[in-house]
Amino acid sequence: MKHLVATLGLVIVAAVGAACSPTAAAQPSAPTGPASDGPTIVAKDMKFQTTTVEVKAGENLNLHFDNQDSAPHNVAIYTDSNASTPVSVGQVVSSAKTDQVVPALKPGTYFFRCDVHHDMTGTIVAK
Ligand SMILES: [Cu+2]
Repeated sequence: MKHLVATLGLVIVAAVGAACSPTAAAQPSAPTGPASDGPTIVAKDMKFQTTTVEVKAGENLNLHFDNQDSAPHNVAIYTDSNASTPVSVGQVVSSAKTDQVVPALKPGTYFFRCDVHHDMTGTIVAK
C-alpha cells in the first residue's frame, strides 16, 4: 500500500509538471512593451500572504512573486474563479523570487491562484 501511494504521488507530480510546460495550450502570450513596477505577492505557509492586490489598469505590470515556502508555487491570474481563461501564468518556483509581466488589465476584478495548490487563491483588482 505504501508503495502504491508513493507511485501515485509521482504520477501526480509528473502530471503537474506537464501542465506547466511551455507547450500547454492554455498559456497566454507574453505582453510586449514596457512594464511598470507592480506589487509583490508573498507565498508562505501554503498561503498567499496578500489575498487582495490592487493594481493600476491599462499598463503592463511587472509582478513580483516571493515564494518563501520550499513547496512549489506560482501566481496564475485568470479572468474569474472558473480558472478557464488565463491572463498571466507565472513560473512555478520553490524558495525563490520571480517576476512576471502581466499584460495591461482592463478595470475589473480578476482571480489568482497557485496552479499547484488550487486552494491558494486571491483577488486582483485593477483600477
Ligand atoms: Cu502552491
